[in-house]
Amino acid sequence: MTNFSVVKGNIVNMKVDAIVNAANTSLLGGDGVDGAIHRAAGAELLSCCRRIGGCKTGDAVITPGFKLDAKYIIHTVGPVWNNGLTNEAELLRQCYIKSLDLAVEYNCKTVAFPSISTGAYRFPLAKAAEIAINTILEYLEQDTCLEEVSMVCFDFNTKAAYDKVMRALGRLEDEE
Ligand code: AR6
Repeated sequence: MTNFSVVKGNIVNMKVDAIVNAANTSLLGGDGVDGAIHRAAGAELLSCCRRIGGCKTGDAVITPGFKLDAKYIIHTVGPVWNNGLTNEAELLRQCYIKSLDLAVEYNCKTVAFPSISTGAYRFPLAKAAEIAINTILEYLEQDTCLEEVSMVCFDFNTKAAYDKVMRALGRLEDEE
């Protein structure tokens, strides 16, 4: 059985086999978690992403972690929120599935996710948290090499939204 947890922190410091990046279709870096990962991994990451040449929304690609503690970086492209009119919920679900597929393909035991699409891409946080957690938990019902998957929340509001979903699922003791 794979353990799943919600933690507060900075994903670049995670000592895991793979961290996931909330990238854009160019894969050439940006702000938010993407910028933090590129800064921490070093310039080789940008060259590597340039060679890959891009990634579609809802899809994922994998690179080495370069200077990070993580062995791999899985870059996924979340949907830009468009009032729910352009299949954003399903595309967000696909981001988590495709990222986990790659983690399994590369034999990762430990994986850390950021809250995809809830920053610059403005996906409503409560809805995104529900999709992220339900998709991950459903995926982990399969027997895979994954031992520990974590959702790394950078700020208090994000952590509170994910905790709320975990509490509703009976996976978090009430401590407030
Ligand atoms: N560790 C964990 N989470 C973080 C970190 C970090 N170091 N830094 C920010 N977050 P965003 P998106 C959180 O905007 O909405 C970029 O420019 C942040 O607080 O990074 O998918 C890309 O290049 C928020 O909760 O990603 C794309 O153009 C979450 O990560 C675009 O932004 C996601 O916020 C992608 O937008």
